[in-house]
This record gives sequence, C-alpha cells and structure tokens, in this order.
Amino acid sequence: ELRFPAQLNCAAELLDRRVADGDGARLCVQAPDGPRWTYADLNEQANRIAAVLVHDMGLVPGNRVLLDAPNNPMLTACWFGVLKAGGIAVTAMPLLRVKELTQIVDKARITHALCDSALAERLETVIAACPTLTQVRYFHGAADDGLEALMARHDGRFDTVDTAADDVCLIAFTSGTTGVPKATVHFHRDVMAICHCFPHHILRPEPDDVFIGSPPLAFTFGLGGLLLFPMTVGASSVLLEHAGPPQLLDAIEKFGATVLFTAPTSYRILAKHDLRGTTLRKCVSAGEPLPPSTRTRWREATGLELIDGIGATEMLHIFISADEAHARPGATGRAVPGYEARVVDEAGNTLGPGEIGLLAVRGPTGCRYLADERQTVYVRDGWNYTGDAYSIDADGYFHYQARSDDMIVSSGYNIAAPEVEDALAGHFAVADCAVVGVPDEDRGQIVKAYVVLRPEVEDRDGMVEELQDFVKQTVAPYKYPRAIVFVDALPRTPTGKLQRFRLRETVVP
Ligand code: 3SK
Repeated sequence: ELRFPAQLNCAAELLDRRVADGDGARLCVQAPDGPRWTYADLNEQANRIAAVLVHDMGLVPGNRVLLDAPNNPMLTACWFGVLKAGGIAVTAMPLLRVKELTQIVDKARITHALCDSALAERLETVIAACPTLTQVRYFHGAADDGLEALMARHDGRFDTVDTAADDVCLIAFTSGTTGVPKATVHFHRDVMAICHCFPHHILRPEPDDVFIGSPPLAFTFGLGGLLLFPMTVGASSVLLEHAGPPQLLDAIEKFGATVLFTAPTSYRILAKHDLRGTTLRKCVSAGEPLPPSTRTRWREATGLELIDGIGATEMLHIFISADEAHARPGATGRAVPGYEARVVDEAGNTLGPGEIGLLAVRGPTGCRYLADERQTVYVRDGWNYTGDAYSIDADGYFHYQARSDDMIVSSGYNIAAPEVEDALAGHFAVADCAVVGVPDEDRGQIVKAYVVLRPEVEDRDGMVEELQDFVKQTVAPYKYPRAIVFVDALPRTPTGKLQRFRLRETVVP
C-alpha cells in the first residue's frame, strides 16, 4: 500500500526535489521550435509563474486556473506554477469549441487563466460569457502585460505552498455519455500515486530516455506519459503542438526518442513505415482498445512489443496493463500493482474466467466527480465502474469486450453520442437524429448518424457534407459523424426513448 505524508505538494516532489537532489542540469522538456529546458530551467520558469499568479493575479490556494495551450514547454511551466502556488490546474484541449470551453469554465468555477496567445480569440469569447473568469494572462505574444513580461519582474525563487496530500491540485474533464462534460477531481497524492504505479511496475523508464507522443496534456494519458512519468527518473520529454503520425515520425528520428505514448490508430499508421532500427524502445498504447492485428503490425514494423493499457480520466491513469515481456495478444493485461480489478455482474458479484461483465477497479486513485449525480453510478461499494465490458482469463489477464454505455471511442477520443446528436439537431434540415459508434478498422470506431430530414428538404445532395461541416463548427471537429444515413424514422420506445441498440444492429448501406 502506498503511504504519503499528510503534507505533500506534488510539484515540490517532482521538480524542487529533483533539482535539490542534483539533477537540475539534466534536460527536462523541449520542443522542435521552442526552448530546451533543464529541470532547473523548468523549476525557475514555474517559480516565476507562481509568483505572477500570487502577486500580480491575486491567486489564493484553491483557486482554479484554466491552462489553455497546445503541448509545449510553457504549458508545463504553467502547470507546475499553478500547483506550486497552491492552485488547481484545469487544462483545456486545444480542439474544444467555445461552447465546450464555456461549460468547463462554468462547471469548474474558474477564476484565472493562462493562455497561449494563439488561442486568444476563442478564450476572449468564453470570457465574455463567464463572469467568474477575471484574471487572464497570455503567453507567446509580444504584449507588454503578457505573462513573460510579468515573469521577468520576479526572480526565480518561490516557496512552494505547503499543501495537504489531500488538497485538490487538478480537475480533469471527460465527456459524459449525456454530452455534459464531467469534471474529475484529483489530489496531490493521486499524482504521486500514478507516478509510482505504472512507471515503476510496468514502464520502468531510464534517466536517459526521451519521451514523445500525441495525447494533449489536457488528457491525463498525455499528462502522465509526456510530463510526469519522465520526471520520475530525471528523463526528458519532447512536446509537439501537432502530433499527427507525420510529425511524430519526424520528431522520433530528429530527437532520438526512446519512449512513445500514443493510441492504436496512430500505431497503425506509423506501422506502415519500416521502423526497424528505430531509437524507440518502449511503446505504450492506451485511449482505445488495441486490436491484436495492430500489435502484430507494430512488432513487424519495429521488432517491439506494445505495452497496452487501459486507464480513465476518473482514475487519472492506467490501471490494467502488461509490460513487453508479459503481453498477451487480445488481452489488455493484468491489474497494475497497487490496483485491484475484477469482472462483475450488475449486482456486483464477481464473475468467473471467461464470463463477460462490468469492469470494476479500485486502488490509490479513484473517481471523484465535481458536483455530479453520476458519482454513485461510477463508484459503488468502493469500486470504480469504468463503463467497459470485460472478461478475465484463468491467469488474471483482462480481455476487452465493449463499452457498456453510449460513449464512442474513435482514434482515442471519447465522444458522447448525445452531444453529437445535440449538435446535429441545431441544423435547420434535421427533424430527428441518433448517433452511434460503429466498428472501423483504422479508428476502432467511427461516429455514425441516422438523420430524419424535415419534409421540406427536397434536395439531399450535398446534405451529408453540409451536416458534417455544421457539426465541426459546433463542437470539436473530431466529433463529426464520418457516416450519415438518412432514414424515415428512428426506433423509439412507446414513451419516446431512443433505442440506440437497434441502430447498432441495423445494417444500413
Ligand atoms: O483511455 C485511457 O485508456 C486512459 C489512459 C490513461 C489515462 C487516461 C485515460 C482515459
């Protein structure tokens, strides 16, 4: 069992302590066109930001700070600056639209924001609708009152706030099945727990490792894999603002990356290249189920065995996995030491090998939703129900079967069907609609919409593209329906409830 002192600040543990222990000169974070910061550099930047937050922006411990930027070194300095000042970091995905970001600012009652000036336009629109958000500074711009100008007025020293291990340091958002984002709340000790479990027992990084990958730091998969886990051994990370497969390939070669974090979709595309002789030595796949064929293709392309894992924003990071030597095709792995997992029926009874049921997990991290009635659905009798259907084999390996709710997982993105329906319904031509996830070889699943058009819409030509564009303008573009089928009516119960399961079964051309 992991034990932590009553007073703990994870920024002090991961950053101040490493510098104090003599690793200050080691490379910590870098970007292709950006700075190369050692641990001492990052610590100094974070100290200056903490000073700006406290002395210039009036932050008091417990205030929630929106961090709005693509993956880059400055975002990491802001993340640590907030935690050092005793604040709570709420990092937003760069792809979110105004509507989604406004929901986040409202729900988390955000008062402060540090934002990359590249995203200023979006944030200004959000600020106009959110009266709580009054303190905002932009970075990577040239303004006289920009964050860097304020940072320059402080020295690089700051006494990290002495927080309690159970103080909140992070609120991470995840889309709910209803489309209303859920806020998950995590403590300083949760961050230290994930820094111990997966890295120590499964990944086992070395100080000279160079981490790289695609998930945004706003997604806890990326926060752990690209920022926190390298820091557990004094390793470094390459941060890419655009991390599609072409950029990843280039950067892996350019920086001699050794540890890769990305999703199966990305591994499938990367595996089309001959990567024998690659500098990579550890490759972690999560965010969506890993098909056995992707594991095989990656092994053929690189000679490396993938480290598969399942995590959840609610749990902060990966809780079932297997290292390269213990991987089994078709299985995600076993419970990561520190966690317990089982497969249960609806009543919570443990099922035996081969039986399909709900995945339940517990350990040093767990789900705490912010003011959300779904808490009692996710956590029952101390067990976290992740919403996945699994079976377990006789050796304790967990085999993924399906999502047990209406969440669509496409290319590693969680997409709530009702949210896409809501967006479609805003188009004048749509009388009724329903959205489901359907299997797709490349993306795991894709979003498919069934649409009933209004009778006055005579010309269907071009309507598919128009609706797709409309959704892309309304919500984050990755949520748009890649397939749209026009139907006369949707299957509903006599009380009007949509029967999505019937659409999933329907074979429509
Ligand atoms: O989706 C996952 O598998 C995952 C992995 C690590 C951290 C967070 C998540 C959601």
